Amino acid sequence: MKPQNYREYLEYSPEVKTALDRGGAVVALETTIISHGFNYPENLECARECERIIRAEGAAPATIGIVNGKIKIGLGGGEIEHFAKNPDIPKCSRRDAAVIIARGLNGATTVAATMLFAEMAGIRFFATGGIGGVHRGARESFDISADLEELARTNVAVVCAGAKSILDIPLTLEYLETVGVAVLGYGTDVFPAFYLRDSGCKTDYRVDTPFEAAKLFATKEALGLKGGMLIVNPIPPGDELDADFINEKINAALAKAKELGIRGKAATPFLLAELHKSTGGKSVAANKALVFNNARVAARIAQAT
Ligand code: PSU
Ligand code: MN
Repeated sequence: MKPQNYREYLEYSPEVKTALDRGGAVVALETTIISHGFNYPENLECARECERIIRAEGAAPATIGIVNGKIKIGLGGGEIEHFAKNPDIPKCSRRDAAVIIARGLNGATTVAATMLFAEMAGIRFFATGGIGGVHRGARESFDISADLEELARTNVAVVCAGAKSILDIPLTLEYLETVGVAVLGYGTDVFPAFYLRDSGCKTDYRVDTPFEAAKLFATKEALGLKGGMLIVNPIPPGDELDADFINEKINAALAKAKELGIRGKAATPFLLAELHKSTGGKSVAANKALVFNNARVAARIAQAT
């Protein structure tokens, strides 16, 4: 391979550039959640509120996406609005990155691609809602999110609310164990299931402060261990959904996806959209609450470094 000159593809916002230059705290945010995770205008409100929370904590938000083939490390307000209004912006995971950049297109980055670009930019912490994982029925479909391999290879700590039970959570945890990713419960001993505080699965380790989380990640780096870390932060108690209610909706969404033959990169956005419709907005409210909570915790961990 030729020497890497990825820097020529990166464009920093002034805010993020300043923060990185002075060694300040920066938190990455993804754009798939904006273009494909929520509808307009909730997606825009959510993206702006995440940035506001991160700034209020004293860190710089870096919303990452590809605009006209440039990797933007910190999108401007107008650009975020463009991602919010355009669900046709392609979802960009690792495998899509070079194609989208070479063609000068726009790309809404998934957890995997956002981690990849955050690492290139020197950003160590990233807040999102939920990660992709091993899908239910993966034995037949082979559907395992590229997010998991990215966690195995890229040095970014991801703060999320666990994973939705559209995924097979026990198998997702097995996969993470195999590829060497530590899962830290933030103030919890159990792995959260996005809308629910408890998936019924244990986390490997528990941390109770931003300092502990930052120290564990810094130690991984000091040891030269390649790969990320998953910090799971449960949805606030008051925002949790009822387990029977949401599980029924998830099963219905999965059945519909199967019936319609929805596969590949369309699967996750389809399931999210189905839930948003079938729960009458309850999943959207819960989703926002947990993302904000993750933005806050990620900013605190980034500052504790
Ligand atoms: N899970 C959610 N909300 C999301 C996603 C996952 O609860 O918005 C998005 C993230 O961008 C994640 C991607 O990286 O979906 C995973 O897609 P796939 O399963 O196709 O890898
Ligand atoms: Mn998939």
